[in-house]
Amino acid sequence: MERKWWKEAVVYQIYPRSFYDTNGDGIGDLKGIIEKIDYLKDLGIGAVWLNPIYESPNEDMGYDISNYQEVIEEIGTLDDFDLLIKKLHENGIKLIMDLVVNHTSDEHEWFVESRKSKNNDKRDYYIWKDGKDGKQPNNWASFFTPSAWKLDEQTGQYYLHLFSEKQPDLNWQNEKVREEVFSMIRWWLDRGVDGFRMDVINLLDKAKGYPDSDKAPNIMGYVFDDELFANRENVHVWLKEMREKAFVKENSVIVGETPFVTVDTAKEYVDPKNKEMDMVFSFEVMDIDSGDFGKWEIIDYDLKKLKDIITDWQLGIGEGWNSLFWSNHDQPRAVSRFGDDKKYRIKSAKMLATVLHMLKGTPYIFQGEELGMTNMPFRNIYDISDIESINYYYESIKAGISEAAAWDVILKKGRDNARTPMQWNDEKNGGFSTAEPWQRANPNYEFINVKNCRCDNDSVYHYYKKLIKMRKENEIMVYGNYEPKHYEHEDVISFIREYNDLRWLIVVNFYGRETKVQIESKVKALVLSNCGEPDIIDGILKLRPYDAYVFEV
Ligand code: ISL
Ligand code: CA
Repeated sequence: MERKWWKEAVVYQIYPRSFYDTNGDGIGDLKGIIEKIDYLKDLGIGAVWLNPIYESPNEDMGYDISNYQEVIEEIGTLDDFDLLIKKLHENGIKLIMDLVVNHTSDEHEWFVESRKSKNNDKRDYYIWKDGKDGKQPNNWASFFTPSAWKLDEQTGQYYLHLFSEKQPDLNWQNEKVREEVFSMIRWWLDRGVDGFRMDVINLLDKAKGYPDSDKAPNIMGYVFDDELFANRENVHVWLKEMREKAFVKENSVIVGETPFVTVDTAKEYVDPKNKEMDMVFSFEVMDIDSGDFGKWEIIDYDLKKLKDIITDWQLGIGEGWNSLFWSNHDQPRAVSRFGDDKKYRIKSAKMLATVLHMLKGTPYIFQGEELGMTNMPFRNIYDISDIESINYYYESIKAGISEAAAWDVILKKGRDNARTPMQWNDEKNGGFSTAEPWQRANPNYEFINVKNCRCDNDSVYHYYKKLIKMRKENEIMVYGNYEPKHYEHEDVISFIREYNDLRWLIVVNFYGRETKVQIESKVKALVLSNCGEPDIIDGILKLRPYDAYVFEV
C-alpha cells in the first residue's frame, strides 16, 4: 500500500459563503478563511476542500460557473486566494479546490456564444438536439427540474441540462472542451492548488444518440435513468487523459464525486494502475434512506444494510482508497440524520465520529460537524435558498403531493440544513457576521459554537481533535486492515483494525437504547471512549445509548 499525504490527512470541507464574513455583507469570504486558519491548524486537519469560489450567478450556489479563472466578487479576489493558499501552506495545510466541469453556467461566455447560432465554433461545446414530435428530444428527467432539456427559442433547438436550466452540460465528446478544461486545471495547479474534488465527474459520457429510457417515469412524467448518463465507458478514457494532461503536478490529488457508483464501479476509478482518480465519494450511505424516486422519498433501513455498505466498501476497494464522510453541503447534518440531535447530541456525534475516523480511508469533516451542529428549524419555504429544494417543493405540489408532505421532507433532507452559518460564538448570528447573514443562523448557536466547545474538554470538538491527533500517532488508523465483527448484531457497529501485530476492536452502540455484546478477544487496554470506562462482565460488554469504545485486543 503506497503511502500518500492524502491517505494520512483529515480533510476539512469549507463552504466559503457560510464560513466567516469579514466585510459585513452577510456572506462568508476568503479573508474570513484566512482569519480562521489558526482554528484549522489547532484542530489538526491536513487539508481543506473548498466549495466553488469561481464567478457564478449562484443559481446553484457556485456550482454554475461563469468564469473558471476568476473569484466571485462577493467571496473575494485572486489576490485573496493567493494569500489564502500561501497561509495554508505555511501552516502545513493543503488546498483541494472544487471543480465543476460536467456543466457550466448558462452565463459562461462559451454558452453565450454557443446559443447564438447553430454553426458557431462554440456550438459543439454543449449538447444541442432537435425536438421530437414537437417535444423534448427524449424523456430524461434532471436532478433539479422535471425535464433535462430546455428549448432555446433563438435556434429552435433544445440543450441538455442534468441539473438546473442554468447549468447546461458540456459536450465532453468535443476534444476542444477537454483541452479547455485541462489547461484551466493546470492554471490552478500552477497557482499552488494541491488537488481537486471533481463534481459529478462520472456523468461526463451520455448515451450515444440520447435515446429514451424505457424505465418508469416519475410523478412529473419524466425518467431519471442514471444508466444513460453515469459511469459510461468514455468517462475512463477522459479521466486517463485528464490525469496525464492536466494533473502534471507531482502529488496532486483527484477526488471524484461519483453518484450512482457501487464499490465495483468505483474500484475501476481509483485503482492506481488505471491512472484515473485517487479516491471517490460514494453515495450508497447517503442514499440509504432514499426510495426508487430519489432522495425525497424517505424509506426505512436497518443497521444491517448500513453495515453491509460499509463492509462492501472497506473490503472491496482493493488497491484503491476510500473517502469517508457522514455529511457535506448537499446532505442534512450528520447528528440530526444518523444520531440524536436532542437528548444525546454530544454523545451520538462522538459515536459517529468514532466509526468514521476508525474506518480505513480519508475522513472528511464538513464545517460545523466537529461542533455537533444540527439541522435548522426552517419556518417555511421562504427560508429556503437551495434550488433543488425550491424546485422540488413547487413541482411536487403541482404534481399532487401535499404541501405539508413536501415541506416535511425538505426539513429532514434539504441541503440548506448544511448551509447555515458556521457557529463561532454566542453573539448575534453565531459570530459569523455583523450583518444579516445570507442564510439565517441556527438559533442554537447560543450554546453550540466554537467558543463554548473549546473551553469544554468534554465537547464534540475536543473529541474530533483527539481523533485527528490519534491518526497522526497511530498508523493502524490509516493503514490497518479492516475486519467486520458482530455482524448480525442489530444495534452495534463493530470492526477490527489490524496493523503489524497491533489489533484494535471498535465497538459502538449506533442507537439510543441499551444493548450488550459479547467481547471474544481479551481486552488489553482502552484506547478511546466517549463514555468513560467499559462495563465488561464475563466477556459481556454493556452498552448504554450511543456508547463508543476502541479497545486494544
Ligand atoms: O444533492 C444531492 C442529494 O441531495 C446529490 O444528488 C447531488 O445533487 C449530486 O450528488 C451532485 O452534487 C454536486 O453537483 C450538483 C451540485 O448542486 C451539488 O452541490 C454538488 O455537490 C450540480 O453541480
Ligand atoms: Ca463577506
